[in-house]
Amino acid sequence: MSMTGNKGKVLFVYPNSEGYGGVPNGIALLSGCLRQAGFETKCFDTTFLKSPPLDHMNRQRYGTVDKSDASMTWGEWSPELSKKIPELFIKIIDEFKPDVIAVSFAEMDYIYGCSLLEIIHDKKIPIIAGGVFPTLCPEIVIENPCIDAVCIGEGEDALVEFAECIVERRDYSNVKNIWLKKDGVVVKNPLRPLKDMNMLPFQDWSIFDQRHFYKPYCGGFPKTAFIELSRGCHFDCTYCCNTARKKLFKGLGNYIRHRDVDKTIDEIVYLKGKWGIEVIFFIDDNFLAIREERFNYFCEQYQNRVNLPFYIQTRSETIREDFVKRLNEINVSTIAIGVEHGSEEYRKKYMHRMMSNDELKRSFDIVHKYGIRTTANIIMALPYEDENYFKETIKLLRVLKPSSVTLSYLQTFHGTMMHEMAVKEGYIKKDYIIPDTRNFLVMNRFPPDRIRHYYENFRKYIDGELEI
Ligand code: B12
Ligand code: SF4
Repeated sequence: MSMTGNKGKVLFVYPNSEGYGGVPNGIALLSGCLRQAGFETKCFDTTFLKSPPLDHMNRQRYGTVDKSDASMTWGEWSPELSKKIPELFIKIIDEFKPDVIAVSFAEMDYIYGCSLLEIIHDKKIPIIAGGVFPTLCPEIVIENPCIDAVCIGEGEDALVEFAECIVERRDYSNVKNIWLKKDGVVVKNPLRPLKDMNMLPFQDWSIFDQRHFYKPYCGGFPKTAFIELSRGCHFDCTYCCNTARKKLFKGLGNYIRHRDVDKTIDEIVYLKGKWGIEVIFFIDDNFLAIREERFNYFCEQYQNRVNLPFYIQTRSETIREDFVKRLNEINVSTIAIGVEHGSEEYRKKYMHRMMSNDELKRSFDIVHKYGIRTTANIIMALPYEDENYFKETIKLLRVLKPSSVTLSYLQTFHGTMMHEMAVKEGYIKKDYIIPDTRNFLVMNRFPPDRIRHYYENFRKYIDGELEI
């Protein structure tokens, strides 16, 4: 990897508004790409300044994760830290003097992130925005006066090309995947083919605060790496950004892509050697949607070359006993399975999730048979959901007995079908941007105080301490 950094400078901005720790894999990869192309990179990151780790604190408070003290690893947070952000942002820009500012947005970080960009608007540095939110609604993001360009979809090649045009003072108005403003008009360039995952560089972790490396897990804070072995998902759940992206990327190549096992393991070995990682978190949306031959090769190589505990997420339909048995032999630590809702009827009708409750039970039982930890992901406060529907979720979890649960309020992300449903029912306006993940839909059929009650007492309901 070239580290000369004499081509130009790019400053990433990660406006993480809720203190969610963990290396943002997308930025780490993009930094790897820019460095490979000869750029110098840095990251202005608000994770440990803007807010305490809200999600972690909530989960501790309501008993859905093992107890662990975040302040020991991440430090104590105080409002004073948040007040320093504008000053620190200006300082890094004045000292680093970036040629380009590259900001990565998830939807709930957009409003906060834009307030930061306003502070430095007068510095006249080109600002490009990318990430899942700009990808799914570029028309909103490009209208922001502080933002000069928007990257739709994958940024590995687009960002490097854009930054090269800026530093070489070339015309950048026809870079594929990018929308930009030129003489007051929005130029919308076409999309490029989807990225061949074998051309990805290793993630560059050097630009991050090292506190990101420690992720709460099973009561501790092991150094954790997010790794992609594949991209994309075959399914079409109505609340999921993948469904929306798949539609958008139609015709640009296979949405589901696989990275060579050897290359992926090389990256893990590199990160392990350089940063001492202790746990691997495969962020593939559906890890076990994998051909048998590839699976066997992965297991063999992982066992020989890595052998660290690891975490995967997968659909229940992909759980096979022979695969689970083998995963157990190679140190799998947790298998997360999307349950999302307890009612078969609700799942089918509104979430486009066709698996039965028996099927879910089958998959959890197989994983538990091998003593492997499970996590069930659950969404609540959905359109058309009421208290009775929600009780179905509690009932099912009592049967599945997952080792842990992740409960989230539905977030009506732009581009998803759930967003359309919520607009249609009048719960949100079409252009409503999610300000934070503590918000939920306000509905007569499932009143806010009941939603909050179930959210706060979820563990007690699952454990049978509270009756339904
Ligand atoms: C790994 C992961 C995490 C990690 C890392 C987060 C991060 N910011 O990278 C952790 C565990 C910390 C995390 C936390 C959260 N996550 Co998360 N996470 C994921 C996951 C599974 C994979 C993301 C990933 O790394 N993909 C691989 C990389 C390479 O892709 P990428 O990040 O999209 O980046 C590419 C492009 O978007 C683009 N790009 C990205 N940034 C930029 C910037 C510029 C300038 C340019 C040009 C291009 C560009 O180029 C990159 C390379 O191609 C996705 C699901 C998914 N399949 O996308 C959810 C997802 C991103 N998470 C989501 C959410 C909601 C959260 C949380 C709020 C937790 C929660 N309650 O669910 C927090 C918020 C953290 C935050 N502020 O970002 C949502 C976001 C939805 C949305 N529309 O905003 C997703 C899409 C899942 C979902 N529910 O559908 N998450
Ligand atoms: S299976 Fe998971 S990743 Fe795939 S569309 Fe459904 S929620 Fe999204």
